[in-house]
Amino acid sequence: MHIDEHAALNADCPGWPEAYRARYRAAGYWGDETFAGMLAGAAARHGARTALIEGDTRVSYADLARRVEVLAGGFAALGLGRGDRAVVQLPNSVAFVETVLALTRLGTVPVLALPSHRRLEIGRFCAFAGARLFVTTDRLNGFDHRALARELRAEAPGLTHVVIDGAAEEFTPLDSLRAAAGPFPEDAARPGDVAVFQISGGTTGVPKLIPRRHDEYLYNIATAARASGMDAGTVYLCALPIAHNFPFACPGVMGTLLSGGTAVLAPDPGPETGFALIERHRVTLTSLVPPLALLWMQEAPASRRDRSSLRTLQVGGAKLGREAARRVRPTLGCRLQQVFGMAEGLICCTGLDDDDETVALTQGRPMSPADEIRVVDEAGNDVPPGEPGQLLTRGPYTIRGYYRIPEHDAAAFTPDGFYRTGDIVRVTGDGSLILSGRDKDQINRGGEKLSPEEVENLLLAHEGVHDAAVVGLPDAELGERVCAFVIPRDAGLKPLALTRHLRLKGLAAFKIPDQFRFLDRFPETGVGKVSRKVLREMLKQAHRASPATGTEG
Ligand code: OOB
Repeated sequence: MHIDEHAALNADCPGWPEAYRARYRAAGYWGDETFAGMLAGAAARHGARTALIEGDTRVSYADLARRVEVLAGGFAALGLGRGDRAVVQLPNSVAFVETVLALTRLGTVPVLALPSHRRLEIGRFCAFAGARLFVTTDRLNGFDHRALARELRAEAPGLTHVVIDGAAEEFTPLDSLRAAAGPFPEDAARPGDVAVFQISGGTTGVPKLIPRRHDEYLYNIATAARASGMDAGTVYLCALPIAHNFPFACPGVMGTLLSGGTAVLAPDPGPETGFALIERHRVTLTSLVPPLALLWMQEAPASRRDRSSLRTLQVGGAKLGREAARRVRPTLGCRLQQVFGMAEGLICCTGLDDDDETVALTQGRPMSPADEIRVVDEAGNDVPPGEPGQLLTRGPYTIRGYYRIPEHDAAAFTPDGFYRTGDIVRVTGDGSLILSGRDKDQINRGGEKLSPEEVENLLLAHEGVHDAAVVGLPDAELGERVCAFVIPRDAGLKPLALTRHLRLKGLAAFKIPDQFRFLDRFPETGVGKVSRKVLREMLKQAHRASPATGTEG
């Protein structure tokens, strides 16, 4: 039964044409490994070494392999198996790593949700993926995830199991699954199966789930590990939310496990926590988004923590300004590696031996020799070398389609399989990419992506809103802030009522507008569409006039 279900699942996720599969296998990019095989290999080579550290807990490779087998037994006892889907929403923890590896061992595919997601997002992931299982924590940052689970249960009949790490109340405690007795389930996954679903930034009503398969994702992980110089001596600090592609697999925690190093799981990404963990565990590598890198640099001079072990800081997810890039070595005492990547695949990074100017000015080069890059104009024609245009890419770890949205795939990919990134880049003489803008309906708020349309639709559902347009406002710290322009139905409408409305809808906090502006009508383009460009200009002018306006409308 489960076997057929996985075949159907694979069929719902467009893969590479056979010629490409053959080529990537022949070139040695793709092997015959699964996540479980990778873990078994690491446990065989590095058994007694420390794989994971969380607080005072240390888990060796041998322990991790054992714990994953036991937990897989626990999930199997709930009836989960090959082809099932689960939504996993856990903070940076041993529990996250164990859960994801246990599920993938069964061939159950976890949707890697972020801790900041709320009922709206999690509900859509569950419904769209047809999840039977939701794994989450009890409370995090003042939010009760059991309450979220309770609401989900009421609206998602297919969701038969809720597992809680911590005080489970009426749900199944994760600990109870660790008591399963053997024999433990064998690895049920195949190398070409979908291992996990990553989530595309800025999704609208229908989530864009990104199928990442064992063979290609392991290639992504191994290639990224090499590009950032990982080896068994690496101590990686996972400060960003582990579910995200960057700290999970580029090379992140998975790269660390593949390399025999140690991953330290930070409870938060702040500089105080980070510096203390770097000192305590002699961390050598970490990754941050630009706003956090700025904060770390701001706090570093006053910190008395010993950061001398830190050799490399990866920064990616949004553009790091060149002045900030230049300050990394003098303030943090380590080298910078810029990373420009996407959950859909392509990862570019600067080289560890690149000169400081290349590292400060560019977002790096594609990490695989098999990554194909095109830079095109609006008509889809290649631009002259060095000119800006939209980046298209195809390669051994860039997906050929999302889960079950063929209409969207038709627009997001060229007929010959290039992914349209929506990023505007130019390529320098040595093949480095410089990001200069964006041609997609997305806001990048300090590395967190959101869709203006999603927020607009929710605002339109408020009875006091006649029309809404959401745009990104340039911001020194976050890169962009979220601003909502609203035409109210009644003059008394307040920003507070709208933020409360969005929260009640179950929207993640990072998508809630930082600012509201009320207008009588929207500026229009020649063809009668709302002109976001004029709205952005209005914002910039208003901001220059009174920078502290905040949400006052
Ligand atoms: C990473 O992945 P996503 O899926 O959250 O976002 C991808 C988008 C890119 O298309 C680009 O618009 C933007 O985020 N981006 C950058 C950037 N890195 C990502 N824009 C400018 N400069 C950069 N360095 O964000 C991601 C995935 C893996 C590794 C690193 C980042």
